[in-house]
Amino acid sequence: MRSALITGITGQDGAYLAKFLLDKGYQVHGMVRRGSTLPFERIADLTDQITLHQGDLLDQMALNRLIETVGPTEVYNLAAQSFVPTSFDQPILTGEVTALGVTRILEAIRTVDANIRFYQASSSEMFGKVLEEPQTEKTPFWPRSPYGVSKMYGHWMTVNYRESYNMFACSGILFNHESPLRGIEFVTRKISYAVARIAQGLQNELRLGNLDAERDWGFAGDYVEAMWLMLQAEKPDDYVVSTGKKHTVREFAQLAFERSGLDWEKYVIVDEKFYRPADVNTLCGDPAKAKQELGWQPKVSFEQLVHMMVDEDLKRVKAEQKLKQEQL
Ligand code: NAP
Ligand code: G4F
Repeated sequence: MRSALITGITGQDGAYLAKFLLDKGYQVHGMVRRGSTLPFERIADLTDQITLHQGDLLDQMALNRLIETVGPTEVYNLAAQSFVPTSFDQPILTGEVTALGVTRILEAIRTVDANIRFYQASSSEMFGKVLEEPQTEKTPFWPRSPYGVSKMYGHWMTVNYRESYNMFACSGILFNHESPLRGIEFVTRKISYAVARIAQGLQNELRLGNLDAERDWGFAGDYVEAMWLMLQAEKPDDYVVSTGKKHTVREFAQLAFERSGLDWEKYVIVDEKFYRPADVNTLCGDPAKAKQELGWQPKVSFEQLVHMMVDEDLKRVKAEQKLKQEQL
């Protein structure tokens, strides 16, 4: 039986990947950090089918022991300090986790069993101040945040371990991917959740930063398939995973409010508090290599994604309200 270890299993992608691998018949193991509260909300319906182990990308010995105990055939390194604004406030922590954490897990694999296949969650943030459009696997990087710089280090370490030790190590350069499980601080979910609350009369404004920022947004459920396909290929390589289409934050907001029959301009307020010291103004990836070599392509369109997120948040907000009323 194939077995996979997922770091970051409690995050958005971890939850979708765990479900995807279970459906493929994998034995799924997840690494989770110890906290004073349990962060298992996204994987609540899977906990009886997966095995969770305590560990942290900051702890080399724990990682070595974990790889030895689990003995996986594949490792998916999804764990990271993944929120760009936090990386400006906590650049050293971000470097420790998002950059050096990659080396720690690569070292654990190299020490215990260099035949384990490895996936690194790299990011389109590495393209930053983009040098060409659309961005491909060959586009030079120009990161614009401590997060982007950290991801670039993790990317090159993955390439380096592949070249130095002949390891099956792949780097997926994933463009923004969203879902109803997206963290509430990221702009898409911040919008869909606010729309649902406004529609239910629980909130009357939404404060956002740079409305002109353009992103190539896809659906997380589609993107985890690309991660898996990379580790099933004949040889390890790096791939851009994206839709090839970009939209502004303004367009996302407009479509999300329209879904609830609301006019976005009546509710959205631009607040400089959400501007970044340096922003990535535009991102648009060329997924041609992933299509040609892995047979991967996105299934969910931008419009379907926005509608799915708003609809799910509306259901969630209504359920929260019902529960509150029942408790009164
Ligand atoms: P996410 O929801 O923020 O999840 C991050 C995960 O990392 C959580 O499970 C978190 O655990 C874990 N984590 C954080 N610090 C850790 C540490 N020191 N040791 C162990 N685990 C730690 O991120 P996501 O959206 O699923 O993204 C998955 C990966 O893809 C990340 O590496 C992200 O940077 C990268 N990526 C994401 C996108 C995107 O658009 N979503 C695009 C490109 C690349 P807790 O639950 O305990 O906090
Ligand atoms: O949703 P965001 O916070 O995502 P960002 O910075 O693009 O990063 C995400 O995607 C990366 C892939 O490119 C991942 F690697 C990373 O881990 C993360 O998942 O912001 C998107 C854009 C930015 O330009 C930001 O300035 O939206 C703009 N924005 C405008 N108002 C806002 C807001 N972003 C947030 N979070 N909150 C706002 O109020």
